[in-house]
Amino acid sequence: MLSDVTTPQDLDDRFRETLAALPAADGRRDPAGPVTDGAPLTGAQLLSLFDAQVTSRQLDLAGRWLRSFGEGFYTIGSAGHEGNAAVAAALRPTDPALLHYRSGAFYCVRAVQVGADTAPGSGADPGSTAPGSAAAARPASPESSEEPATSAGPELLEADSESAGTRPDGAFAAYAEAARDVLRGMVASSEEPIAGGRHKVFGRADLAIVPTTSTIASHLPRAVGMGLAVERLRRLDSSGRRTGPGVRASGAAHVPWPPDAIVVCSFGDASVNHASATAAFNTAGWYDHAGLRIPVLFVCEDNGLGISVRSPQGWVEATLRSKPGIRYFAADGADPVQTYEVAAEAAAWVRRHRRPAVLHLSTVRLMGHAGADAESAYRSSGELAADLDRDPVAATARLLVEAGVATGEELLARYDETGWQVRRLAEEVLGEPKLASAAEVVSALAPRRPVRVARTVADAAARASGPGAGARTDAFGGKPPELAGPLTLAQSINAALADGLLDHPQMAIFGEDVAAKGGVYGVTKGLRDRFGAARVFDTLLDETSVLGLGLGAGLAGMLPVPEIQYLAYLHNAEDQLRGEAATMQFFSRGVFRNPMVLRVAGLAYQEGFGGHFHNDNSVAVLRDVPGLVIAVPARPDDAAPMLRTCLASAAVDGSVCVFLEPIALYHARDLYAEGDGEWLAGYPEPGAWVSGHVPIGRARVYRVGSADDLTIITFGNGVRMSLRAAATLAEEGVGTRVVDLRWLAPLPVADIIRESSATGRVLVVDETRRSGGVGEGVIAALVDAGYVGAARRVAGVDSFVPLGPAARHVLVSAEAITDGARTLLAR
Ligand SMILES: Cc1ncc(C[n+]2csc(CCOP(=O)(O)OP(=O)(O)O)c2C)c(N)n1
Repeated sequence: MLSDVTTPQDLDDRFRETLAALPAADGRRDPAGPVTDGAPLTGAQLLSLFDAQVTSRQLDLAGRWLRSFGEGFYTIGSAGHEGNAAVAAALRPTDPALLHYRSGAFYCVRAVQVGADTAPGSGADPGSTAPGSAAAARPASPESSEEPATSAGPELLEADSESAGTRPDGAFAAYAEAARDVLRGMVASSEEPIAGGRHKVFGRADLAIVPTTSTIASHLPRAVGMGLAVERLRRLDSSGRRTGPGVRASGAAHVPWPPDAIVVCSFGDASVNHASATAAFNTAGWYDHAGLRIPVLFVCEDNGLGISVRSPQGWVEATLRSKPGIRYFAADGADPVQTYEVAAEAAAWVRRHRRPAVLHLSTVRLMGHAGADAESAYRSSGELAADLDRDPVAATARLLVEAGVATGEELLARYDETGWQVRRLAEEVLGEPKLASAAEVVSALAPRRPVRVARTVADAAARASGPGAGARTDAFGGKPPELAGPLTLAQSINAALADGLLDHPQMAIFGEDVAAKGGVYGVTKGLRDRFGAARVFDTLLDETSVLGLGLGAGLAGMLPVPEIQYLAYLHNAEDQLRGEAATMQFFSRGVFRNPMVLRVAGLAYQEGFGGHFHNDNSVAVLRDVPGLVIAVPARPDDAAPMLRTCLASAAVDGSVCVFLEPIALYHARDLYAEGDGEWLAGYPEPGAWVSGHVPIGRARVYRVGSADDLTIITFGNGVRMSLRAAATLAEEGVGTRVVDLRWLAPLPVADIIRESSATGRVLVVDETRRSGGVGEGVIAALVDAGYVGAARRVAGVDSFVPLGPAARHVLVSAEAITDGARTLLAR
């Protein structure tokens, strides 16, 4: 009997009681006909949805069972949310989906849709549709014609009407594969199909289900980005080439989804309040307002609670209804027919108009938030009982029985058979291997194939100097950058970006002010005019969304190069980089990737334009993101090859690269004295790109004087200051080698050790903060390698950077470097 916590036992008992008590219908209805008069689902289709719901329910019960003896590691379930089965049925299995952790029944339906489509003789080829197959059950797409959206039937495996009671074992067979996937996730089996035991997620490439993280709402900005990318890639011409100005006529991006796909993402009601969700709604609405198309269906599965916190009555509807540019649909998740009908209408609307909509699905939450949740602390037993009365699986059963498609007894037999089969599968997957070593765990994290990256750069060089030479010269207005004389860092990056756009047809540059203005420092100047607004475009002012667009575009096969205007403003959006971008290959064994080269203007020393926010010198939060590449080009002659490497690595290995550009060096021209032009450099012609290739994780060494007395290890602005300090020291007879790390992740450890050992005296010059700064990593690398010489650090003060000349009190200076070197040499 129900107490004040809904246990698996309560749920199971109540379900049995409900089904046993259902009065038999007057007669049996033909399962091939509408389940109720005028319903868009047949009895057989609803029966199949019931099977999906029951499979999902039994998986939840199995999750608790596995946990009870320590073999299961995940108990957040979908119980009460099984109405989402009807949402899946209303979509196409090729519509990319990012699912809420309670969308288990959705997952089951999709697995069966795809399984049916790909099974031999199933009619996967629309021209050879087999009778009785899922494809045969599928009516003409409502979106491809002007017929009413709701006339569609679901793309479902129809349950065999004969099997309603007589062959309950057949009911589960179609869902077994989906159940095995989910169970493997629960027991952290390394054979789980997407994350391989790294997390319990819903995801599978062949189901177009992209895994999401446990960070609520963080997948929504990506969904919007995917919507934008789907629309952009639709503009590919019939031969697979993207149309538009500045586009090379070959090598189009791989497009993983059909051109008329829509993106679906589901999430909970408490999640609508999250900054990531509001960013995504706003961005979808903003683009819609601006006339751009974002075909995304947001699905809010509203159970009224976020763990223990109630969504205020009416709030979710009020907030979802009021999102500008997003059309609102609502359905009762306990009514599968209505849910299907409304979801089909919403999906058809999004597909036809290529505009965003939200489906507000009311649900209940059964068995608490997760296994360990004692609901009695915050919910009354009356409330819990009311939720049980709205059990969606029982509701579907009631409909089936009332319609005369099955009896309660028959449905209970299906439920029990599914339960047995799920337990059997659970026992099977228990014995599967787990991830067995650190190497195995990280194998999917961030593949690096430096030889292939180098070859990609070489290929680009060959194209730029061979068949692409004419187009390249044209793109540079008749004067390629190698003929433009010495360039600044900013000019060099600009030229390398243009070369990137020429060589990677799927590359797009976007961010705040990058297009019309050409960037606040002119780094992207002229690129939109040369390559068109489809490839170089301004975004709205929201860093979370800038990154979300990159995440979606990368997943869709593009090569996104987003820009964050200032490092300080990356920090309010960095979960999109840390939690989303960097984890995608890890949680999908590399099946999904979001290649990206994120340009960030940052670091300090901007004379005359001050304050912390334009001089932020904190990169600690990036340095510990596993697999992330962090490049800091100090000199113009490094910037171009490093950018080429990042683009190639993103294209080849799906790398997520942060290209951190020192603002204060953008327009620097001189090194030692005004007018010496020593900080300028010529742009190498394509023929020199191979010899000048800079691999990830290789430093650059400048030898000053004998270079035998001291090693300075530095990066960014520190390179320029250290070279000046080294010149001063050289006058005193001290020979220095200045090591420019160039890559903050992965650190060039081999170069650090070799160059440090050569002198036995290391001065680490770190313009980031003393605590958590890059210098800590360098010193730790030396310690780990057994370096036994002397070492010292000059680093930024643990402070925010103040306005005006006061900044000098907290930043590293050439004088401080010289002093630090002298102290070290005096030891
Ligand atoms: C950004 C973030 N903050 C906190 C959490 C911890 N957390 C996990 S689920 C959850 C509640 C989510 O509620 P809702 O969105 O309504 O989904 P439901 O679980 O009710 O389906 C919270 C706070 C999280 N996962 N992510």
